[in-house]
Amino acid sequence: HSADAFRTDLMTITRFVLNEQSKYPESRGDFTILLSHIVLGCKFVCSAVNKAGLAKLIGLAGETNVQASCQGEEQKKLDVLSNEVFVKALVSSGRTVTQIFLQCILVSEEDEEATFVESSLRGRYCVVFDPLDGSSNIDCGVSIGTIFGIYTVKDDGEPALDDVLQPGKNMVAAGYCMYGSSCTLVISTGGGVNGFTLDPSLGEFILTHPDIKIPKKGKIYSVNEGNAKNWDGPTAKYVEKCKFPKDGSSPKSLRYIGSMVADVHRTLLYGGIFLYPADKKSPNGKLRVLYEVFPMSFLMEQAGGQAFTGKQRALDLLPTNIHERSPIFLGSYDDVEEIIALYAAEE
Ligand code: AHM
Ligand code: MG
Repeated sequence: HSADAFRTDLMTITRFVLNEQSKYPESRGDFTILLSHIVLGCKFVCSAVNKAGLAKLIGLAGETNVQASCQGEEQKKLDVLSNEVFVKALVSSGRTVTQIFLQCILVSEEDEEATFVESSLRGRYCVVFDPLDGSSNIDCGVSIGTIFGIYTVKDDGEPALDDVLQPGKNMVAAGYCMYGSSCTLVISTGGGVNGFTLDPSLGEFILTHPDIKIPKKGKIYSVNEGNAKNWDGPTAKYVEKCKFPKDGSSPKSLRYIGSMVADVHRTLLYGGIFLYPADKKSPNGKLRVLYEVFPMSFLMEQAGGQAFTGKQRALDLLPTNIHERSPIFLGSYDDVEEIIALYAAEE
């Protein structure tokens, strides 16, 4: 197997994107440069996340002062750090106009504003992202991730929030990077979905999951069942059906990590459905439209699945606020179809 151990025809993400770009002769390479800055951000966060775990181990071995530096404090730093890394990487790429990022711990959600890049560094792209989603999972080593979506500006005028308050179907690309047992970057530029795994020895993302297609129907459902008492009728009925199917089929398995990137990644590869529904306490669910719901819905559709809000196709939603939330049901085509039918029956 020596030939396998040293494959020399590696398809790196850079090569892959350049190949894609060559299909569009009018392209100026801006997107490739923008993406390479996102990739750099992902590598940086990956390394920081790994080091955070290591710092903790050193702490357990009795290093002084670790309590302050490795608990709460360190975790906070990781959130802020990830944010800073992406903002700086994107601004310096000189290809973006507006960026929205989640400053989860600096200010209240209502006060979070979009960053407008100074005019000399402006480009044509707008990036919406969650630099470190699921960060409550850092302390126990559960997978976390970065989620991003990319729009182009609407026109040549001054950039405005309107440039990012566009339906998800207008995105030109979307993806996520999962910091798990390996570092995996999954991306779509509108022509299918491809997955790349970071080879730490090369520092390069290598194409490992070409043209990902989600199974048409799955055997797994993924939801926070602790909220069941506040669910609406269709969600409750759907989950009941998963557990006690009446058509003779086997019950579905429940898998819920509580880290969106990891739950969606599993759904994409194994099939099934991921739900973050509305409930009586949170009528719009929990997840954010621009940088959680849209990118994941974009990837699902590109992989042959569906994404539904309980009212409409998720990618048709027109956000009016940059931090807006929406219920979301996404995954295998047939499974989401069942949820759509239950909501239609409700009307
Ligand atoms: P965060 O952006 O504050 O990290 O919250 C988002 C996370 C998602 O990763 C995950 O799907 C969801 O919250 C889990 O929420 P819950 O704990 O309510 O099930
Ligand atoms: Mg988040």
